[in-house]
Amino acid sequence: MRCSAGSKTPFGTWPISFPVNYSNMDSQQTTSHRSGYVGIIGRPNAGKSTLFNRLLGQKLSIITPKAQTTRHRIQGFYSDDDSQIVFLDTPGIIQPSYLLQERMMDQVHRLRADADLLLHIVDGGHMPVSDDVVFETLRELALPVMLVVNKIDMLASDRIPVVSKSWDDHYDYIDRLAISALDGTGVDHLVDLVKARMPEGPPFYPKDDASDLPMRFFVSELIREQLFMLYQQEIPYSCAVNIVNYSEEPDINHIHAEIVVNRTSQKGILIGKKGSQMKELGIRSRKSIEEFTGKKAYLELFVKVREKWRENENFLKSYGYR
Ligand SMILES: Nc1nc2c(ncn2[C@@H]2O[C@H](COP(=O)(O)OP(=O)(O)OP(=O)(O)O)[C@@H](O)[C@H]2O)c(=O)[nH]1
Ligand SMILES: [Mg+2]
Repeated sequence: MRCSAGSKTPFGTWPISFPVNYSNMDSQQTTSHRSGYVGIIGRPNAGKSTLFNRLLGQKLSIITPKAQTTRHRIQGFYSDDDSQIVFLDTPGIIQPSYLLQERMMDQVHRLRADADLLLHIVDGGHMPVSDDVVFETLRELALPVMLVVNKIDMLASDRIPVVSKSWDDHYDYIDRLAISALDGTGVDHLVDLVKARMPEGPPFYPKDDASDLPMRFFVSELIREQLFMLYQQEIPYSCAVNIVNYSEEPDINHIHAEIVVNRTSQKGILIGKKGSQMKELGIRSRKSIEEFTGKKAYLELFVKVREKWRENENFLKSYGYR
């Protein structure tokens, strides 16, 4: 079974807020209905999360100009009358240098068991190199792969076939197309191609649902997004966000979050002069959480030092990196 409904995650029982209603699904089971799992993979910063959000028509993944923003595998459901596609956003593929990055790459390798199809997203401004770790990963995953050349809004139109061909020379893709995840060019065509490749089958989830991840997961990600936007150099890469308490009231959500840092010296940088940086982080995060939930938020942020948490199996587990 692809999805262990009801399994325990660090963010709560999965799924919490999206129980599957099997009686609804019976009526949708027709022979022409298609459903499947599609992994979105590629190098950091290629635009995977931007595409993921555009495909789903809403922001489920965080996006920043910095590489290695996405650390988890995030499921989002695309549904229409005759199909349901579960898109899986994944961390950018790298050679891992520490345990957190190994855990991030595990999320990519899990696709082998879970996905029907892969979308290999490449930045149209980049040319391939033969020993790129992405090609090694594609071979290991041994799944059908579509080449998706992204960021064509930045590319002269006569460059598009040149870039596409150079990637095509390095791997046996089943399809190739060019898009701009940012402005949406080519994305409808991508959906049509993906749908045509999905096996016949019933939907996996109720058609109104967008994801099976609980709200506290998205809240922790939104805080992490602001960390990436506000702090420079190694700081965002050294932080984890741990939601200690998330309680919902009719008019307001109460959130208590810890920002976990890797070294004591990072604590001062995070807090800033007279707490100015933390204050700014709090303001930005609260605004972003309120936009996402559509409700007021009371957010308390604390900094905690956990020496070398990125190398520690137990810390990684408790912060959701398993
Ligand atoms: N011009 C342009 N920029 C894009 C496009 N797609 C994504 N970007 C930008 O590229 C940067 C990285 O986008 P992400 O979607 O976070 O990339 P990612 O592949 O998910 O990155 P990681 O999570 O770090 O692996 C952001 O600044 C995006 O705005 C595109 O089609 N055109
Ligand atoms: Mg991403």
